[in-house]
Amino acid sequence: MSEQHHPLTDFVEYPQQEMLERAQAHYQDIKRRHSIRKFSDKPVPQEIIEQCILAAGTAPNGANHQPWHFVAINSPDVKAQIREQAEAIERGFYDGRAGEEWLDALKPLGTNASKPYLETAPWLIAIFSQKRMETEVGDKNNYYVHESVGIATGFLIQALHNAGLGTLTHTPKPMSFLSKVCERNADNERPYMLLVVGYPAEGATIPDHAINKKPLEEIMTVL
Ligand code: IYR
Repeated sequence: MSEQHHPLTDFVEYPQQEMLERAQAHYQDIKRRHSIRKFSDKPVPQEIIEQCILAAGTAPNGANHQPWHFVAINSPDVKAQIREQAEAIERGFYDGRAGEEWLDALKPLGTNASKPYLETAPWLIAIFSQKRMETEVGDKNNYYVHESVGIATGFLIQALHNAGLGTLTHTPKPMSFLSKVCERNADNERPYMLLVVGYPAEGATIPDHAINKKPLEEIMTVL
């Protein structure tokens, strides 16, 4: 492809005071994002999920190959299959595979192998990363796949939060069962993460432990 560019016309520059106010407002909003572990079964229109996935698809990525695929699951039957298989994997994890140190780290969260929300929540989004890109003239390598899909997943979580939805990042290990359930080509695509999406159930709680965010001095150095 030839190197062609077009002018940047949609960049918006704000006065400095407004920049600060926007940055503050964004922080105030995003700090209300919490991982939800009790979901309501209240339906969420597919159109909203589609807009959020479009936002995820704008993430910066290697060579603009966009090495991701999002499977949005609303089918009760598919959700039930995912729950059954994920819970079987999590039972192995909690019954020994995790090891003592990991289980200790999870104690304040109060998690266990029971994952009813995988069926209750209206949507699950299975995110896949793609090793190679299929084109009309054959396969091409993808670059920075993990970074790209991680950023896109972050965009997706932000978009869903911004739309007024709760999420939970779920990563049963191994996640290979998702390829089969979602009918994806496991030779080229690897399950990256399962996002649970919906409204928090009445009385949903968040662990005290999760509120503790490191102070700026600890997470930032200025040189
Ligand atoms: N996948 C398990 C365990 C788990 C691991 C981490 I690291 C967490 O932050 C939370 C849970 C589960 O979902 O229960």
